[in-house]
Amino acid sequence: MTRNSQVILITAAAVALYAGIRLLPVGSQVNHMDFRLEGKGAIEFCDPANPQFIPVVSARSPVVMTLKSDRPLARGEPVEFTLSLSTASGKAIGPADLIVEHTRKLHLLVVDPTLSDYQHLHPEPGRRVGEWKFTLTPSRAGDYRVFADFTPAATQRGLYAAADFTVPGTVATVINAGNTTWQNLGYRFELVLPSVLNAGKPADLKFRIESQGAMKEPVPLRPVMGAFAHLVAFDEARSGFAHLHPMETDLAQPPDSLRPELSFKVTIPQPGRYVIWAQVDLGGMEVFAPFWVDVLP
Ligand SMILES: [Cu+2]
Repeated sequence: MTRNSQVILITAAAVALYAGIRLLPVGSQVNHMDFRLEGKGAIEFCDPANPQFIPVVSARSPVVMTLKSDRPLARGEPVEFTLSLSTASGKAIGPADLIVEHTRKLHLLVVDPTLSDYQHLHPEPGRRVGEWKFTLTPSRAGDYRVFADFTPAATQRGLYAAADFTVPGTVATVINAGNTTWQNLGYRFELVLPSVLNAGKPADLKFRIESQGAMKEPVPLRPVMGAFAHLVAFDEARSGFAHLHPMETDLAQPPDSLRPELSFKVTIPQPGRYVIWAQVDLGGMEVFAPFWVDVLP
């Protein structure tokens, strides 16, 4: 082979490689204009230092979310869902369009009508862009609501969407007295609230865990999704949610192991009854604890 033909061959190979790489899907096809909503009723982005309750259902979302199950739904049976995410103009929203927040690109907060079956799920990208898959086992009947929490790369700001699915059967009546403690798996969980929780006022909350026996044992609290605890609040009408993270953000400095305590801040704009679900990892096990609180005018 002559030197000239070698040069031509190497150049041709480089051109082919370049063209090939250009054809690969890179980056987001969705831009910030696709998430723009003008006028009243648009979702207001929250301040992470003082999280607000986000009225997802009444706010217009620039994102369309639909759900499809692979078979009829039944209590206690796992079912696979296909979730479709797109912009209002119909552009698919896939993994390249979202950035990782709290270790995942897409978080789903799922809750039944009695607010007593709460699940936090992370769908995986499906085969088609804009399709996401997750499996869920509903433990109750009725209209479940799914809130999606994600951050488009184009806007770098948290965005939300909601969709419902129905599990056949009679919706149970659940009477929840207010509670600020919850015992499970040998641990006592406590939510410390201000003496009065008023709507529209920033409130400081503390969340504590300790072992139940007389001899206090260390609590094997580990970070989950980049935080030592996640608190998610829902109102009874499930009009939206608030998602809170501890002020203690340094994961290299875990709280006291005998009685870990974490601090949170929240502002709830409307009075009413709320459930606050705490999610923690205790020695590799995911544990959820519900607290029922009343927010006064
Ligand atoms: Cu969280």
